[in-house]
Amino acid sequence: MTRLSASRMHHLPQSVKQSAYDRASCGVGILHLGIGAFHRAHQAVYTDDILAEAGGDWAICGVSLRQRTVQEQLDPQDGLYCVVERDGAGDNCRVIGAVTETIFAPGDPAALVARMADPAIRIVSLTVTEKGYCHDPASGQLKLDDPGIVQDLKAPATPSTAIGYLVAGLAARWRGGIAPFTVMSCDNLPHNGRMLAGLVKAYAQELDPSLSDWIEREGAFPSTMVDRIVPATTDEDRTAIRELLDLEDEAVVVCEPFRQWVIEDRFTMGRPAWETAGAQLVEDVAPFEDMKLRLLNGSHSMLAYLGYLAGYETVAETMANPDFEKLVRRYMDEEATPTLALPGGVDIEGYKDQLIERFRNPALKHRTWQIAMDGSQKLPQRLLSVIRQQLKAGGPFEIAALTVAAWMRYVTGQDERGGAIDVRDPLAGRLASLAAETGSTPTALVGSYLGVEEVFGDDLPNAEAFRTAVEASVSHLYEMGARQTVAKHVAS
Ligand code: CS2
Repeated sequence: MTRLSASRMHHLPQSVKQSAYDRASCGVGILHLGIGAFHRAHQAVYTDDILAEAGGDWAICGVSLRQRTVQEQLDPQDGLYCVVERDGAGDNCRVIGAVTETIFAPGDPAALVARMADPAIRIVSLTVTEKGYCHDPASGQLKLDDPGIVQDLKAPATPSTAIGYLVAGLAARWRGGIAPFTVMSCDNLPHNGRMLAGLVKAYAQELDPSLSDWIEREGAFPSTMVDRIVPATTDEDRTAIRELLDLEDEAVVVCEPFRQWVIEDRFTMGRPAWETAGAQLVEDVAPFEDMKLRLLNGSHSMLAYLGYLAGYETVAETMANPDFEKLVRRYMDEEATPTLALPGGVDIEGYKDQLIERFRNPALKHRTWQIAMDGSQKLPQRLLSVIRQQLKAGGPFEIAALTVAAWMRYVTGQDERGGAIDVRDPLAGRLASLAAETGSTPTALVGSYLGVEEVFGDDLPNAEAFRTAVEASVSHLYEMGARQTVAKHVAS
C-alpha cells in the first residue's frame, strides 16, 4: 500500500489535522539524538506548533545512534508521520512535519560530527534513555570504563556514544571558531542538564583540558522536564492508522493527550519560542523534575514491577485493581509528596488526581514490561531518592521499599508461576547470576542485590530500617504473591 508522504497530504481525511506551513522554507536548526517514539510525540510536536505559528529555521534533523529503523520509516514518508492522541473519548490524529532530515549515525559517524559542526545547528537535544548517558546511576559520574566510552576515547573522531558525539561536535566547532550549540537533555534524569554537562566535561577533559574549559565557559546545558506517556507503537496501531488514512504510516506514534515541557531558559544561540506552544520556560527546573520523577515515574515503576508480577499486562489493567490504585495514592501522598520542594503555583492535589486519571487511561496499552526495562538505571532517581530523604526525616518509605523488593523479584528473571521474565537491563546478566548464586531466601537475595553499588550507593546497604523493610517485602512477595502483598499493604 502507498505510504504517507508530502504528495499525499491533500488526500488525507478531514479529521486528520495538518499544520499548514512550508516545510521547505524551514532550515534545520535542531539536531536530535535518539529519534524514538517519545521525541516524535513530544518535542517534535511542540516544534511543529511553532513552525506553523512563526516559521523559522528550527526544523529537526533526527538522528538514530543504534538502529536504522526510524530512518527507514521516515525517509520514504518525507519525514512525515502521525501522532495519535488517544483516551477513552477517542482518537485525535495529526500529521507532524517538523522532522525534515534523518541520519543513521553508525552508517557514517564522521558525517554526523560534520553535521553537528554546521553553524546552522544551534541546539542538539537528546532522548537516549537513562543508559545512553554511560554514567553511574547512583553517583551521576561518567563511567570511564564503559566499553563505548573506552572505544570513543581511543577514536574520538568516529564515536558511537551520545557523549562521544556531543564532544566531537563541540570540538569541531571549537577548532572552527564556531559558538557551541546548546545541549538539551530531554531524558528522565534528575538535573539532566547539569548532569550531562558534568559527563561532557569529564569526557572532554580526557581528550584536551582546554576543550573542556571552553565548554565550561561558553556552553549551555539547560535542564528540562519532559512529560507525555508514549507507549511503544504496536502492529495494531499501524493497522488502525492504515484504515484511517488509507495509506501506510510506518512511523505513527500513539500517545495520551496530556503533554508538559518545562525548560530552563539558557541557550547559546537562541531557541524556538516553544512557550507559544505551551512549554514553560523557567529559571529553575529542579522542583518540576523532582515532582515528575518521584510522583509519575516512581509510581510508574511501582505499577510496572508489582503489576507485572501480579500478571497484569498494562498499566491501565493494573490500575483497575482498586488495591493497586490505593497503593499508588498512598505512595504519592504519604511517601513522595513530603520529600518535594513544590514549584510555585502548582496545585499538587490536582496534579496527583490527574496522574491517577492518566494511569487509568483505558485506551492506552502501556505495557508494564516496557516500563520495567532498565530498572537499575531508573530506581535511584525515582524511588531511592524518596527513601533517602524519608530515612533522614524519619518518615515512611514502606511502599517505595516494596517497589524495590518487587524490582528484585522481577530481575531474578522468574515470575510467580515459575515462567521466565524477559529482563531488559544493562545489568540483567549480573543480576541474574547474583540471584542464581545466592538462591532466593529473602535475606540472601536482598543482601546481594543491595551490594550493587551503582544502584544503591554505599549508604543504603547500611541503612538497617531500609534493609529490613525490603527483606520483609521480598518475603511477602515470595510467600503470597504480588496481589496479596498489595492487598495487605493497603489494608494496614
Ligand atoms: C516511563 C516513562 O518507561 C518509563 O520508564 O515511566 O517513559 C514515562 O511514561 C514518561 O516519563 C512520561 O512522561
